[in-house]
Amino acid sequence: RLSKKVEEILNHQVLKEANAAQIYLSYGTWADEEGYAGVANLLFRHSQEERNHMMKVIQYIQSRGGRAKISALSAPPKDPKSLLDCFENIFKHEVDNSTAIYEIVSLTQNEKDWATYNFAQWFVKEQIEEETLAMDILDMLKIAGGEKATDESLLYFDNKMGSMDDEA
Ligand code: OFO
Repeated sequence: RLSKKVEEILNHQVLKEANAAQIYLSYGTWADEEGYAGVANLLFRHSQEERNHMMKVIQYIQSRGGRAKISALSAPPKDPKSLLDCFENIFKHEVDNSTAIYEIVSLTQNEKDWATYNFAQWFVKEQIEEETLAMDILDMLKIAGGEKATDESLLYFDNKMGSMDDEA
């Protein structure tokens, strides 16, 4: 059974994943409005992935005798200034999420809650993939010319994003 402390930190993570889904949703609508259909598609898919992460934590809490908390969400961030700004913010967000996951790992280690420690390892691996994906996308954007990218190279980039293999 989960200790109160572990239940609390996991519920904090439920909210983080739900807020992450909102960020990706909001950025997706921005990208779509800007005409980047491929990027929008990637961001919408990713929003769904964050929702799946949220469900994973909810189901785990419930299965360990705890009660998952469904809380109010934060307002999403304001629109990014450019694609580069968008993916830089996403990268920062994912690094911040990795820190939250490491806190779960470290608490479960202190509490000797090896079941939750083991559960959290899936997220440790997932965060490596998510950070790598964001870095790869940033690299591609920089190669395309960053803030000075031409419409043509952004069109190419957008196309690639639409068919990017980002599933984890
Ligand atoms: Fe973007 O990752 Fe969830 O956990």
